[in-house]
Amino acid sequence: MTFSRRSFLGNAIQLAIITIAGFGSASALAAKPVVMGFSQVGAESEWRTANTLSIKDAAKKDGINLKFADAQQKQENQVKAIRSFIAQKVDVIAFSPVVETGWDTVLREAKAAKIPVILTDRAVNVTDTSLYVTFIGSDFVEEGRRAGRWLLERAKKTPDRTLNIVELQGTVGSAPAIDRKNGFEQAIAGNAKIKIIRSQTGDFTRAKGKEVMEAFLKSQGKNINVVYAHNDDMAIGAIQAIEEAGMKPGTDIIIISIDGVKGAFEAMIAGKLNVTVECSPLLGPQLMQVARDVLAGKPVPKRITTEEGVFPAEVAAKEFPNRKY
Ligand code: GZL
Repeated sequence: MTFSRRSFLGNAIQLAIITIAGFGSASALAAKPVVMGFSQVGAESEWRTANTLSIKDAAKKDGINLKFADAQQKQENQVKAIRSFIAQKVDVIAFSPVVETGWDTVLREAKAAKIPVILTDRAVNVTDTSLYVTFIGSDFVEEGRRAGRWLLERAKKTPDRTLNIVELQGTVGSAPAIDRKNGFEQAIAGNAKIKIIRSQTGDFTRAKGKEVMEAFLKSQGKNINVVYAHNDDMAIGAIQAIEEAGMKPGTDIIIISIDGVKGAFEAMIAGKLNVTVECSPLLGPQLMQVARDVLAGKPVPKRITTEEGVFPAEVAAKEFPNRKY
């Protein structure tokens, strides 16, 4: 083989190697894992624990590199986490906003950095809705209506009885607390015999729910006929307070709650809780799929609502084995 042919062949092989290597790095770039920054509210309830698990499991299964930050229910920690994700140049930011307001500035910073933002679980109240791509979560107003409608049906058994309700609200300023209150009040509106006599936040936790229920019992005692709790954890705290006051939760006082966590099913099976309205925390798989669609430039709806049901105590034992959270 003459020198010229050998050098041509050598060059051709060299070019091929560079091309493959180049192509290889190109395909490696294309396969670079998506990096998602996720700011979680905290770990305040059984629902939140299940939500975190769903997100972490889904990211792992989907091969998404998840940077997860727990805000311990403080907005300032979420803002810090989002700024950190921007500084790290993540591909996408997702978060469950602890409260509805106060997000415009940091979301404008994410938009300026050209990082798409996905809301999960809770909504934000911003002037410019282009600051987030979509909101994946439940219809909390409908959850409140479902709780109210269940009570109206239950009240038909004792049409002449006045039902005094004490309400354990979720975190002040949070979308679920605002909307669940509104939805419940919409459902019971106009019924003179069914009214809320006390309402206070229990911040979605068992401990605070018990503490507030103790105060309600001290001031209202036997005057309380119903507890409407914005989540199961506060309902379970209220159940403990009612039992310590020598009364029977679920019998002496009707207990209505929202989330549908395992603890609620156990309380219903024990006859201490009357109904739980489902609010699914299993948003992880949907979030990862939507993140990929957003990054692929596919159109996604501005609002993605999770489908949910209502579980009265009568079905609790049958349903319990099917529960995933
Ligand atoms: C609802 C979620 C609420 C749950 C609570 O989607 O934001 O926060 O109802 C949780 O249990 O703390």
